[in-house]
Amino acid sequence: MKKVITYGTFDLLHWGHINLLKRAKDLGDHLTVAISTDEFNKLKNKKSYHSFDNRKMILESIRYVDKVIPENDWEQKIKDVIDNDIDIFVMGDDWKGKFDFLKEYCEVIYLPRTVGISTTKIKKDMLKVNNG
Ligand code: C2G
Repeated sequence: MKKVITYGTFDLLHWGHINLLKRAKDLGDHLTVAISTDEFNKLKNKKSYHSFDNRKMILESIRYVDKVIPENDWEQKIKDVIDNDIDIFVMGDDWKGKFDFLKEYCEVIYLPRTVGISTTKIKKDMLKVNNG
């Protein structure tokens, strides 16, 4: 069984996230998603609208996702790859090169980001709608 892992906040889930998750799952047979905790989001200077528990529940309902684990810090990826017997690490290419250190442990693939959508864009567009 080929196991894939990816990481992210996945707040205000949108079709760019789903595109990523589908392509990641298509690379193997099992997809683990490490979802950023609210505390780790602070380290990433991100404030998510949905709590960790609710973002986790949403991700667990997606057909492409087989397992969801917490992402608590930047240092856990090697251990996650080893402990979960991961074959392929996947991230959107806005992270291209940033996780190449994992190549000693698994295949590293950066997938093209989906253009035209992001959680930040959703928040900005909603502000415009509400403020006229
Ligand atoms: N993504 C995408 N297309 C978009 C938006 C996001 O392909 N239009 C991808 C990102 O490249 C990432 C994943 O969806 O691979 C999750 O995006 P975020 O929730 O923004 O994740 P991020 O905050 O980048 O966290 O340790 C890694 C970090 O936790 C990544």
